[in-house]
Amino acid sequence: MKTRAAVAFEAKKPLEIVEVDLEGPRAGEVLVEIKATGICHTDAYTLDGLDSEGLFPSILGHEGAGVVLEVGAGVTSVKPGDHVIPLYTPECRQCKSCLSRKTNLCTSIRATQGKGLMPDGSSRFSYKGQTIHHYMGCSTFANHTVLPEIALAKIRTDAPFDKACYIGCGVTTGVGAVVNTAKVEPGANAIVFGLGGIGLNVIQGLKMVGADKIVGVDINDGKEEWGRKFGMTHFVNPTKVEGDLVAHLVGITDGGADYTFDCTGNVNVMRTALEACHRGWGESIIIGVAEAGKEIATRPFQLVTGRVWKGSAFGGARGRTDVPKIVDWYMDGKIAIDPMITHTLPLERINEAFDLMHAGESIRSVVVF
Ligand code: NAD
Ligand code: AHE
Ligand code: ZN
Repeated sequence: MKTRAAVAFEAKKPLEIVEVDLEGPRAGEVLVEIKATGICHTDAYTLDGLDSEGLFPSILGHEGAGVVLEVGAGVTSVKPGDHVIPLYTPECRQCKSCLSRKTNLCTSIRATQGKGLMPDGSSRFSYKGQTIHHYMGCSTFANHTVLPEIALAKIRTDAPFDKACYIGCGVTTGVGAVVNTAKVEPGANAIVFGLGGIGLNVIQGLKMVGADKIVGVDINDGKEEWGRKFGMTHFVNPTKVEGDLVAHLVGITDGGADYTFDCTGNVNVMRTALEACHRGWGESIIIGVAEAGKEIATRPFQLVTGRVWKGSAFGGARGRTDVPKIVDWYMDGKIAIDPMITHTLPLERINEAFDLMHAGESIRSVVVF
């Protein structure tokens, strides 16, 4: 079939809206009509050529929601008409990682996913005879896409696509980092670095679990109002702090934070986030994705004295199990999504969403098909 897609033909170039060819689902695969997709900073990072796994040409996008149109042989867990959220972290429930119960990082199809291919090693997308790569196993910047069955969370049919799509990455990543990765307890003090589409979801997660001080840190003063809307109690703009930022944050949190979260992808910020943790027990969760070639550093003494560095991918969520529950939290009013979606655009204007993100003018932009 033909479908409309925003194709990343080259790094650092605007996406081009074209009609691509899409092959139907093979065994274990599902054809999904994407109804809406968010634009996450990770899409921008890959488009900007900063991703060591970045491939071109490709169809980016990994924060979608849509409807199942057709299933391949052997597919049993979804059927045509089901509403689904694509999962860049699938859940096969059979691999060593899934069975360990220690991680959400299902490994069954990670190798081909990282090569921009379906699990059988081929792509379903092409344009004028040239192969187009899949992205993060999702490619939600296309009106139709094909995914493995294990990479689909079936969700309730009354959840609006243009809001539920955000649960495909940003909401689950932020709230999940608090609930699943850090397991923040009521009364804890926390610092969140980077108050964008992810950081604000960390803040609402912290508020939900009953954190005490929730300190937000951002170089953009415009983010203070946003943070306060979702539960932030203190705001710090590092460019306006005189003297040492770590000392300043340790002062606000009475000796250091119980939990800190990096939602910037900047390795210098990651160091600050670790060092602003409380001696003896503070945990720093890295969510931000750093540019290819960047490394983190600190004095080992920071770890010897009890601070802990952890990472979180997709908020530690097991997608097929947890995503439908997060959709329920949204539908029951336990978490907010609508106010964070600052811009809703047609596919033809998708490049504006990247401009708005880079200018710090949006929280989340959503493209509706
Ligand atoms: P965003 O652009 O919406 O927000 C980033 C925020 O960080 C902005 O408010 C910006 O002003 C702020 N910022 C930038 N530099 C800063 C600095 N030096 N100090 C303090 N604040 C600073 O991006 P997003 O969509 O929220 O994504 C945030 C990061 O999380 C990205 O690196 C993204 O790739 C990553 N991410 C990771 C996962 C995961 O599973 N680990 C999932 C989604 C996104
Ligand atoms: N491809 C990059 C790594 C990118 C990365 O860390 N992605 C996160 C999700 S970001 C969503 O917005 C993730 O889930 N990582 C786990 C995984 O298996 O990719 C690189 O550095 O090569
Ligand atoms: Zn994302």
